[in-house]
Amino acid sequence: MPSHGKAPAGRLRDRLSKTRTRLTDRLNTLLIGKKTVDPVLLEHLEEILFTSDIGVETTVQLIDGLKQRVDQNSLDKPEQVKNILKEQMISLLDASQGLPASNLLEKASRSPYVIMFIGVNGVGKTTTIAKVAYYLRGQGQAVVLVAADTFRAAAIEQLQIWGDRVGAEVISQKRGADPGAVVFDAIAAAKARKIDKIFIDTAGRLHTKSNLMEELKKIQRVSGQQLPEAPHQVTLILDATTGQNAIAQAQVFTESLGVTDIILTKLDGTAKGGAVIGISHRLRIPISYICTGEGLDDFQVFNPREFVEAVFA
Ligand SMILES: Nc1nc2c(ncn2[C@@H]2O[C@H](COP(=O)(O)OP(=O)(O)OP(=O)(O)O)[C@@H](O)[C@H]2O)c(=O)[nH]1
Ligand SMILES: [Mg+2]
Repeated sequence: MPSHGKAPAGRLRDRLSKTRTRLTDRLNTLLIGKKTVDPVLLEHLEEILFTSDIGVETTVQLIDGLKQRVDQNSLDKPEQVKNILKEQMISLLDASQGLPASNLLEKASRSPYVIMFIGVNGVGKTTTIAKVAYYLRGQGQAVVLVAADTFRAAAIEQLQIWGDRVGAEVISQKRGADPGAVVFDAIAAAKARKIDKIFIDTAGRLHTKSNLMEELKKIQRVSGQQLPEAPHQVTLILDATTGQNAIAQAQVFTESLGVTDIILTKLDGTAKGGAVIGISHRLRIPISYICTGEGLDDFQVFNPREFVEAVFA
């Protein structure tokens, strides 16, 4: 049975162990035996944050926040640092969450509700689509997966295998078909039936002469021609192991397409989980879900407090 997006806190903590070692273990070592929060301590702290993939601007903002507390005499004991830092990180994350996109998806009243999943190759788009489909199938929803990556060898077959496994119908055409046409026909077919969600699996890389952004914009356009307001969600998948590079990738996508939310994958097995905080703060786009493994259950609704608590646990 799907875990309904709520993995036990202990499991999240286990999956984030490398990030915790990089950030929290070094923080503990720094703070142990210290008597005051002085400029030298703050400088070392800045270095720890910066080398935890939190990013320069976000690190500076966090350190400035701590300095302010020192100036206001509300921070003088090193043992207070961790809690204040945690609260600051949670409020940075909360500020970007707004109306959580995960709720949008689950409470979507329009049917069919169309989501385009985008991101560079290998970030985990197809696997994540399977996870979200599995999660919603567990709630009894009818989900259709559309194979709009018609370029990469075996992409259609990979989606079909996932579709069979999670009980979602896959709509595809032959390899090399125009992705816009695939989406146009798929939405037409789904509209005629009682389908709750349509997930569009897109390519991460094309022939050098083609332009990925142009292709994605076309998919967006034809979706809207078939169904006003579609796609209702444009979800950007980012690979957490790429750390700060994920921000650069996200900027390219957000400039071309109206990204509504982000799903971060591969938070297991990376020490770069701190990037979540920098990504959220810099991009100001809500993080709807996080993925912590290759299995269908390694997926959960993103909750800032749970995430930060797991990193600091
Ligand atoms: N450890 C781990 N691996 C993951 C996670 N998500 C996806 N993967 C793996 O990442 C690899 C690439 O995943 P895909 O879903 O094929 O990625 P994609 O973005 O669809 O790739 P293209 O179709 O080539 O653009 C696979 O081996 C997945 O099992 C995750 O959260 N954790
Ligand atoms: Mg794929």
